[in-house]
Amino acid sequence: MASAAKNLSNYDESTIPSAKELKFGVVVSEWNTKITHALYEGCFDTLIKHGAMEENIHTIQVPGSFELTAAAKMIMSNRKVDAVICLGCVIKGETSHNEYINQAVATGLTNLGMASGKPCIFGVLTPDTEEQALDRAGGKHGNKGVEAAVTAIRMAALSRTMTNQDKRIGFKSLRP
Ligand code: DLZ
Repeated sequence: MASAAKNLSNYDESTIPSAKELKFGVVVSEWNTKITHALYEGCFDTLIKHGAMEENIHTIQVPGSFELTAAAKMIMSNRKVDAVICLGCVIKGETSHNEYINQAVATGLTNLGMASGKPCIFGVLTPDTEEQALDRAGGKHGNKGVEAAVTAIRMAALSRTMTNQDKRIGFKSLRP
């Protein structure tokens, strides 16, 4: 398994576009707050590290992960954001509730992204145990909030670049 041996949040900071001009919505689920707030810290710090202005990060909290999609749509409708990042943690229980929530959020955010043309980032942990979640919320496998923020910056910058006439977008030069 890919996550068995490495910190998945390692990335080359020099390849990330500046977030200085970008605006973000961040939606955070209250279920499993210990985890989701750690995801949020990683996400927020990463946006700031790459130049985002604090006043351009609009954060809202929702009761559970199932509510992430609706809140993401609310932010898009009411704030001029370049991307929305949704953070949650759905831990597998005795029943299959987790599958319904995860599927609904994944599909909801995909559809919202398609309909709005704005990146909607899926920062929802789907672990079997709390330990697996902690490992991915600042533990040995990194912090998915960091990864969500990096993805949002890259996708938001890509979206803005689309308005230009660049012929190659997102590629590193293959020439020395
Ligand atoms: C109901 C529920 C359950 C059992 N587990 C979680 C969870 O592990 N993580 C999470 O984010 N939310 C959970 N929820 C709440 C639902 O996401 C949702 O808030 C309620 O079903 C109300 O729509």
